[in-house]
Amino acid sequence: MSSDPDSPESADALLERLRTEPHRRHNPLINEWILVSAGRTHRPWQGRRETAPTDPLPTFDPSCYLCPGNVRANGERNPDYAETFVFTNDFSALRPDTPTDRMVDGLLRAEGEAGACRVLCFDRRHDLTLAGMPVTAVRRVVDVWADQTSELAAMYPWVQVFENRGQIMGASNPHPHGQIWAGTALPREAAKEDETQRRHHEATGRRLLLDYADQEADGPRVVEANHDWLVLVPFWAAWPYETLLVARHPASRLPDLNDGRRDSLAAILIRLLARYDNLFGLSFPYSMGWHQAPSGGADDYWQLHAHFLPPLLRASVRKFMVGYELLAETQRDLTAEQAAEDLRAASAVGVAVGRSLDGRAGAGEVAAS
Ligand code: H2U
Ligand code: ZN
Repeated sequence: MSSDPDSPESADALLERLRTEPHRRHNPLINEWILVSAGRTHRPWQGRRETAPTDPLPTFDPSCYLCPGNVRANGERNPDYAETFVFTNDFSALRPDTPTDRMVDGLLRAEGEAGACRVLCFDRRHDLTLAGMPVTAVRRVVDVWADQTSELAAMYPWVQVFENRGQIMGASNPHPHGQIWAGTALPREAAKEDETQRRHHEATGRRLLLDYADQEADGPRVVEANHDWLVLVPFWAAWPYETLLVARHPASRLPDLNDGRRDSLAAILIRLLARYDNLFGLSFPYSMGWHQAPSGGADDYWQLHAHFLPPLLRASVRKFMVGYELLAETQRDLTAEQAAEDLRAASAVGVAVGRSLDGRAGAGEVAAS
């Protein structure tokens, strides 16, 4: 595994060695390393494991706080919305009126953080998921993400659009929904990506993730591609089936995308999420989110992308970030190349029947370092 210019190794030979030998991979987007213990499990593939059949969800649930016309936890009633619906989170972690002053006492430092938290219902129907929605409906969600970004970026430097799906990821409700948080400070992950992308741009005049997408196109880690977007299991993936969705043309934020690129985004999202659901034949839990350029300054160094971070290694085996991961560095057994191959083998059309690992987490095997 050499980057030594005196003993160059072809990409194929390098990959072959990485397949079987423990090694570390560098994540240039956050400038951190992960440990890949390839060959540790010898991957006994037990094939698709069915989950217990579950009753289908109703299209409307009178007890759901996100369904149209229902009353939320704070007593407010949702409008009888037809498509998407955005409201201020009733239990917001950030509030617009918080003073942002700093407090210092020796080693103790703190600062007030102002912001906004919103909830976005992707559809009026309780039983849908993004993968099962028509492309026009997913396109509407893309438009709301972009509009919310424009609105909040006018007030706050960082806008975080995300979705938690599945109880195992902390989602509180199966109704298709995501969240948008905006804040005054650059949060940890944003600050790391800001630094690396700036440096790469200063050094090369190019965007780091556009260079990466060019290097990976047609390679072994690609899961989905169209003219505008690339989905891959990044070389440095931490979660077993983590993927990176990156715009293939310069774009810093969702509002930058024209109609064509929003349509192609909706299409590729559906295909990726169908692959996830079909991988184990269950509604695949994940956290996903967009990383867009911070507002208020130059943004030509930052490339728009989304991370999909699913916790499952098998249908009933979840990856826990514990022990070595918490105390030393992230470790994985499944190589990124194998994960990409598994995702490519899963169908990109049609969605899974089974529901999820919800309620079964911990009952199955556990994958920990
Ligand atoms: P998650 O499922 O990703 O946790 O998102 C649901 C959010 O909805 C959660 O942040 C909010 C919770 O605070 N919520 C309301 O704002 N009103 C409600 O009536 C219940 C939940
Ligand atoms: Zn509902």
